[in-house]
Amino acid sequence: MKAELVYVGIGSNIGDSITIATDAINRMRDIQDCTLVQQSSLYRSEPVSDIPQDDYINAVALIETTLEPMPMLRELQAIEQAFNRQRDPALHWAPRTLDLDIILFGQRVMNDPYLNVPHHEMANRLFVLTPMLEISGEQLIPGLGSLQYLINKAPSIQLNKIDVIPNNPTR
Ligand code: A4P
Ligand code: MG
Repeated sequence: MKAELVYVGIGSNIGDSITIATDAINRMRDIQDCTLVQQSSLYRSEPVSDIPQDDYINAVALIETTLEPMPMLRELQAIEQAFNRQRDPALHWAPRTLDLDIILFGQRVMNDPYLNVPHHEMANRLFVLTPMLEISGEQLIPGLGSLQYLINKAPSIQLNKIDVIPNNPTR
């Protein structure tokens, strides 16, 4: 299979979220058949949810992989589990130690409930769109339009790039 570029959204708002997000990105380097190409800055964002909760730390990573989408999703879910991610199906957009969402998988459009790409909420989320623009620059999102167009029309939220020295060992 040819290599494809995958954008992964990272979110955390339980625990030491800066460390969790940084460690999660480093674990992505170790997924079989994956290369971490780019990682955005970390951003602090106000929660988008009806459930009151703490601010999130968000980021986006760009990975090149020869994995198919479902094996890639399973690898990301294994990283979520390593950070003790809890799920309560009764709660929508509840706080979490770590959430890893596939935002784009190459140019694919998939509407499977287990994996839909482009991610169904990406157009509404500046905490995804802004870090993507930081690492990729302007690009066309399959079926949705240009990244800058999406940013211009997304609901505004509090979103601030945070200054941390990333724990980013070169290997
Ligand atoms: N699934 C389908 N498509 C995908 C995809 N593209 N990537 C399925 C990852 N998973 C995908 O996910 C539920 C199911 O979605 C999985 O079984 C998978 O097969 P989940 O991680 O168990 O639950 P979730 O993350 O709570 O669900 P949901 O509705 O996808 O939530 P989101 O969209 O992840 O939103 N506010 C701020 N500021 N920052 C945030 O990061 N995150 C959320 C969660 C809400 N508000 C936020 C943030
Ligand atoms: Mg998720």
